[in-house]
Amino acid sequence: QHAEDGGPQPEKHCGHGRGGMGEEVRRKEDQRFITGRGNYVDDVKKPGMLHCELVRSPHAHARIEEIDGSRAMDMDGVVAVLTAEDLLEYDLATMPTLMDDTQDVLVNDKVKFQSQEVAAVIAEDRYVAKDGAEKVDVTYDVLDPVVDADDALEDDAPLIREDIEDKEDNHIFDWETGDEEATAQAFEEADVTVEEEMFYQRLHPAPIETCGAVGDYDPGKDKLTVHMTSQAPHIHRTLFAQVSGIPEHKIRIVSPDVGGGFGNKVPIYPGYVVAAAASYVLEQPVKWVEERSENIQTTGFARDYDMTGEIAATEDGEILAVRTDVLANHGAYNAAAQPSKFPAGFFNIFTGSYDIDAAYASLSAAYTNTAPGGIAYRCSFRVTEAVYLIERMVKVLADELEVDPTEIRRKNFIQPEQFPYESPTGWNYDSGDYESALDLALEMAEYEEYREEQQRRIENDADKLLGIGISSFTEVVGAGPGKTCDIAGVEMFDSAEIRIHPTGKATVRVGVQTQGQGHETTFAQIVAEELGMDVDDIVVEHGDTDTDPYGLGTYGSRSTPVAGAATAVASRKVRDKAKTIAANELEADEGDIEWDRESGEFHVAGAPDRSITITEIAAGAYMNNPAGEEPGLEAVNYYDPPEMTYPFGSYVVVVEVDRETGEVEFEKFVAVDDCGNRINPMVIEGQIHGGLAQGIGTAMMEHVTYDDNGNVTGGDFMNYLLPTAMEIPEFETGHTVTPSPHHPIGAKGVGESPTVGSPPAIVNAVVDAMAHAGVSHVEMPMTPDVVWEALDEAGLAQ
Ligand code: MCN
Ligand code: CUN
Repeated sequence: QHAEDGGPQPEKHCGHGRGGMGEEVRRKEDQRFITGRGNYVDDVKKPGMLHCELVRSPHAHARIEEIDGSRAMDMDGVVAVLTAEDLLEYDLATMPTLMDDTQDVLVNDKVKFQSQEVAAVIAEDRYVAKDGAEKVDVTYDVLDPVVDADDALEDDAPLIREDIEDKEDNHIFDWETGDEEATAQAFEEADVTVEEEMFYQRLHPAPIETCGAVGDYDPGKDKLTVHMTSQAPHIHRTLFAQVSGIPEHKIRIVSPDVGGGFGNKVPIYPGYVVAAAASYVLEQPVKWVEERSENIQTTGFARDYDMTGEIAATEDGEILAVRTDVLANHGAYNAAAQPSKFPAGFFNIFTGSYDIDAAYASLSAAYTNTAPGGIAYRCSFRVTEAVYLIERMVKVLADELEVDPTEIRRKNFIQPEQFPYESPTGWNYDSGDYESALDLALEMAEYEEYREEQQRRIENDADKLLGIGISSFTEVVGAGPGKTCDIAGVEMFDSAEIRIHPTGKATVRVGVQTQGQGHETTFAQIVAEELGMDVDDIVVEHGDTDTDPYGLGTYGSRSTPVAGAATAVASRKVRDKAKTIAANELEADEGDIEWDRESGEFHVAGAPDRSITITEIAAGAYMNNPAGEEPGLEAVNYYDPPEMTYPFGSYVVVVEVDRETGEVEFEKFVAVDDCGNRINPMVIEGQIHGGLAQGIGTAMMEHVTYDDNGNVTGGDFMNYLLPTAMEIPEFETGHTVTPSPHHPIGAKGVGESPTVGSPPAIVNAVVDAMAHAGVSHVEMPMTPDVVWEALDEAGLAQ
């Protein structure tokens, strides 16, 4: 079923030993990372470099009456204090967000969330800058804030966005999808309906490296170079050019090594703009690197979706319709990082892995006095919320009907022969085999045995209850196609450029940007596979707009589906040219030249011993080029995917719930993933482990919280809990392989699957432990006190 060109079947091809598809090649980038030779933004040091520190508002909602920077300016080493007024001169006081809103770079009149950027102090030394920031005197007229989305939509709520003309309330947009009438009718006719309210709490991606930038304007070349923590350097350059008026070819964005992104480094932040603007004005390099609490309190958050889910079904568990109503908190600006035509991200696929006839979703979004964001943290644009909703609701339905949740899933799965499958909201799933993944996961988890054990514990009134949770999720990753997906108008294609040098070594440049996903290895593997090269003979470069082909960056697990496809197609273009050169070298007809995937060599049809390697061909291209042929051996491909890819998986989680303390222990954690053809199983395993850890953080610990005054009460690592090795169980991973039919190497993305798929499995498990006593839902994060409350209400607490 795999792609054009016969495509590789990795399970067969993982043996040719050159580091191609399916081989567990060790990550090339790790040599520098584990020997301390990584090069992150904060490692960038330039002669004469100044340091920038931002003055941030202690209030969530306040009018600025006066900013007095004189005490700071009097300090030794302070070079400048910048306010919105200074930026206004250069037309840089505001910047567009990725969702067409306008955000203050430095607050002009009114603060709209706590820790918003009010002024900047530029100094010769970072510590002086920090001290200087404390000496900037700002007079605030404090206003009433509103932090909850439902409060924000009340008639008497304080108006947050007075800067938007004619705006009279805090409402941002309404969105709907599906067929409301058909869905309502299915609900009327159904035997059974269930409903549950669930809140997907505000989370933060919290990468190890916070955000930062070094702006360096060179007046001699009239060129602005910005080293910055960017998951999408090219689109950031385009936006920088549009905002600043500096021509695009006079801007260079370099995203060096990035210490984790997880979506946090997709948006543009005021700090980037201030560092660049300050360097332009002062004609000296300026570095800005934020601290941890600044990162959590002000940069792009994730989720904050308040959802009501409903399912209509027949009494034997056939799902007839699903309906949901959502209230989204977008913070003070509509600044979600997602394709611009999708106000609710890809929430559209809330029917999940199930063949459901009718579906309807409605959503409202509100401004609040909290930091802007909404899309980040391994999410593929709101699929996380959609998957949580449907996978939780299937469990709610199973409990209502008192049947095993696996039975409901099997009964409603989209069947393998139904692909390509069009969902009731019009989305086209490429391929899937959901039942095989579930079967494998159940077998690995010893499902039946645990069910029996669970029953025994209930009968024996045991101190620790057992719960088994399942999630059979479908992801959607790999945006474009360009016609439907764009960032700020630029279509979401991606690119690869391959240059084979005279000695047969290759440099590959891609438009995506690794933040830890291992692209320097896996993209080299694609080329190794497609050209019969050794993976060690290929170097992959990215993250420099001066040298790399234009691409839309890494997020939404789009690198493999889009840039990976571009890399395969570019390799095949090189292969075609290589055939011409091979024919010349072997003195044969070009039409008779064949390429053998196994040996990686080109040979004359019917004469396998008349063969030639890509290294010999490279020499030919430069030293014995056929007459009339363009010299050299290179190719570029810009790939616009025909569709997205739909990875999937089945996770089974077994937990023990302590009736006395409410503590939850993981007894078993099985994750079966299907990302189509696999490039590097070891990298995939690493992605799954990391993503599951983040899923556990989501389900059990993480939450950005606010008090009524809009103070962030979960804004540092004392209060925003991340899982450590102590909280992470042993994971058992498995896989099935259902190639994407439209991807050149049959691969789908995988980076986000574990974080998307695991939270509902974990919540389902905790609910399952208490379901016999009537518990139908427990809100995340399921800290011991939350779980204990649920136990107590159900009469199970000890
Ligand atoms: N891969 C593979 N075979 C496949 C699919 C993927 O070998 N069939 C490999 C890829 O070649 C790549 C890695 O797995 O090296 C992830 O690929 P992909 O799913 O295409 O995702 P991206 O590379 O686009 O990464 C983005 C994704 C997202 S959106 C977030 S958020 C996230 C994640 O990756 N952020 C991460 N994983 C992360 N891992 C690290 N270490 N750091 C982050 O910031
Ligand atoms: Cu949504 S987090 Mo990832 O797409 O960079």
